[in-house]
Amino acid sequence: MRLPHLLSLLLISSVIFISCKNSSEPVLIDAADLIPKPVSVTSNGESFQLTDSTSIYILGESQEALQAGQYLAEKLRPATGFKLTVSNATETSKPGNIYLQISADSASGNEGYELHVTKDRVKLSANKPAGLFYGIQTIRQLLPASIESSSVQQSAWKIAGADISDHPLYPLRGSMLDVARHFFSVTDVKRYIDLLAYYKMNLLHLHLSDDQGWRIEIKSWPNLTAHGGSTQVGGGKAGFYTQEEYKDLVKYAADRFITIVPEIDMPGHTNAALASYPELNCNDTATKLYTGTEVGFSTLCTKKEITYKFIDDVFGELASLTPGPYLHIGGDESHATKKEDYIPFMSRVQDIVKKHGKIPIGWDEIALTSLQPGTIAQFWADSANSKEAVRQGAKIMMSPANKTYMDMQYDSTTRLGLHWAAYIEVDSAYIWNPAKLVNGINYENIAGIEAPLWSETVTNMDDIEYMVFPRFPGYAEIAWSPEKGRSWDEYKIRLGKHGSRMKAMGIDFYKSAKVPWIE
Ligand code: NGO
Repeated sequence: MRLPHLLSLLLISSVIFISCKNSSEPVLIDAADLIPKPVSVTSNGESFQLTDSTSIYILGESQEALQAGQYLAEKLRPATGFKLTVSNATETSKPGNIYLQISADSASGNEGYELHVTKDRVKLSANKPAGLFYGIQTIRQLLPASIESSSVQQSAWKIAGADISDHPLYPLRGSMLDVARHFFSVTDVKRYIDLLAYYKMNLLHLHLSDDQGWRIEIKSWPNLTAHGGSTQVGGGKAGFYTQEEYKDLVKYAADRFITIVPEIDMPGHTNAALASYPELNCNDTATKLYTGTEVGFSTLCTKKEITYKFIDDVFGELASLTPGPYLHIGGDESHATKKEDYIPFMSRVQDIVKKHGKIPIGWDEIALTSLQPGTIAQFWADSANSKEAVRQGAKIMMSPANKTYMDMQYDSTTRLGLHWAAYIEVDSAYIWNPAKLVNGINYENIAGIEAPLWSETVTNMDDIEYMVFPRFPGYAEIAWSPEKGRSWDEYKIRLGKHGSRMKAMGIDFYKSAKVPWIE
C-alpha cells in the first residue's frame, strides 16, 4: 500500500474511533461489575433512565426508609442536578421512579437487599434499614462513575436492568484507623466513614491511644488529652476529640450503619498516659512525651490499684459515649510487662469492660489470658495465639498483618509505609481466604474481617487514601461476597473499571501496574 493511502486510512479510522468515544450513547454499567460482587445478579437487557422528573417514593410508613430515601437523593443530586423529591407512596404504578421499601423477608437477614431494575422503575426492598442502605450503595455503583462528582455533569444517567439479590458473608466488616500516631480531624474521619459505607463496611475501629498520643477526652482524667494529646510521631502539635466531637462521629457513623469500636491500648502502648499522670507509673514519676516509632517499651503499673481505678473511669466514660457493643482493650506487644503480670491484668480489664456492659476485643496476645465468654481476639500476627483463642471458644477478628495491614508498602518503591510484615501489592491483598488462612480457624470461628491502617508514616488524608486504595475494595469483597468462583484475574478487570469511580470520588489511589486501569 502506498504511503498516502495508509495515512488516509489511519486518519479515517481514528476519526471513527474518536466519534465512537464521543458518542452520547452512555456505556451501561454491567451489574456484574459491582464491588463487592453481589450474591446473585440476573441482567434483563433493559435500562432505567434517571431524569429530572424521577422521584424517590417510600412504600409504607417507615421513618428509616424515608431517611434512606433522603440519603439516596443527597447522593444523586449534586452530579445530576435533578430535584429527586422524596415522599411516601402506596403503590409502584407510576413509571420512571425509584421505590424503597422495608418488607419482612427473612432471606435477606439484617443487611441483605433485593434490587429490581427495569425500564419502568427501580425497586429496592430489604428486611431491615441497613439492607436498604447497602442497596443504595449498589444503585450508586450502577450509575456512571460521574454520579460521584460534586458538580453537575452531563450524562444520560442510565441504570442497567437487573435483578440483584444480595447479603454479606461475614457479620463484621471494617477497618481500623490509628489516630494516635498521627491525629486526624473529625472531617477526615467522616470522609473515611463515607468511604467505608460505600463498600458496605459496618465497623470503624479507632485506635485512640498509644505511646505517642491520647486522642479522646476523659473528663475524670483531663491531663490525658491536655498533655498526652499534645503531640504525635515526629513532634509538632496534634490534638484529640472532645466528647462532643466523638459523639458526633458515633452518630455520623451510625447514620451510615457503621459501629465505632474505640480502642484504649494497654498495658503496653501507654506512654501518653504515663507521661500525663505520674501515679500510673510504678516509680511515681511521669515519663516524657514520646514522638518516635519504637514499640514495646511502656507499661501501666499492673500492681497498683490506682491503675484499675483509671481503667474503670476511662472505660466507664467511653462506654457511656459508645452505643455500639464493643470496647477494644489492646493488649498487643506488652514487652515491658512481665507475663505473670500481663495475665491477671488482662483478665481484670475484661471484667471492667463487662461491668460496663460491653464486649471486650483485644489483639491476639490476649489469648494468653483466660478469655471471658464473648471476648473477641483480633488475629494480627500470631496464629498460635489465635488458635488458642478459638480453643477457649472465642471468635476471631481477622486482620493478618501480611494481608490486611494497609500501612504495609505495596512494593519497595512506595513513598509511605512499613514492610515488616510484607509488601502487599493489590493482588496479594485480594488473594487469600480468611476461613482457610490458619489451620483450625474456620468460617464459623470468624467474627469478621478488619483492615487496619497504622499511621506511623501516614500524616494526612491524602496519605490515608493512597495506602487504603485500591486495596480496600478487595477487602470489602472478601468480607461481603461469596467465596465461590473468586479469582484475581476476574476481579482485576472489575477493579480496573472501578478506577474512574475512585477518581470521581476524589480518591488519590495507587495506580498499581497489576491492574488494567480504564480511565
Ligand atoms: C503492630 C503494632 C502496632 C504498629 C503496627 C505497624 C499491632 C497490633 N501492634 O500491630 O503498634 O503500629 O504493627 O504495622
